[in-house]
Amino acid sequence: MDKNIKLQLSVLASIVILALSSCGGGTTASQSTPEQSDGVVRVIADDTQKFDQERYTASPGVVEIEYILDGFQAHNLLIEGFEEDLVLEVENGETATGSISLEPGRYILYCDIAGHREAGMEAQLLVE
Ligand SMILES: [Cu+2]
Repeated sequence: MDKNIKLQLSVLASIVILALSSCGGGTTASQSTPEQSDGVVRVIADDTQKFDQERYTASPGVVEIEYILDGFQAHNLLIEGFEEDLVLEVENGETATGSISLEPGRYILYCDIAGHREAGMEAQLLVE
């Protein structure tokens, strides 16, 4: 992978981390970012067959997921045990969105294309 793409990825990842961490405090509601008030979970995938984070968080209820492909390889996103309810598919830099109703708990996000989950396309989704 060339350096520019890597740099872009790490910049993107840090933006997401910042966005998430800035609203992780809980009590400072007035500081919440648009992403958090939307309740949107943003998952970024790339051509290295990894998600941008190992853990995502969401609030219980209808959880909106935005699946962003920063690359070209086809990927999908499913939630273990809820494969019938949500499948997001992307390729060639697409973004797919979908929503699912989730109760508090810990869920597993993964890509079910052969070999991808094993390569690292698996992450936790903490709903609390
Ligand atoms: Cu994949």
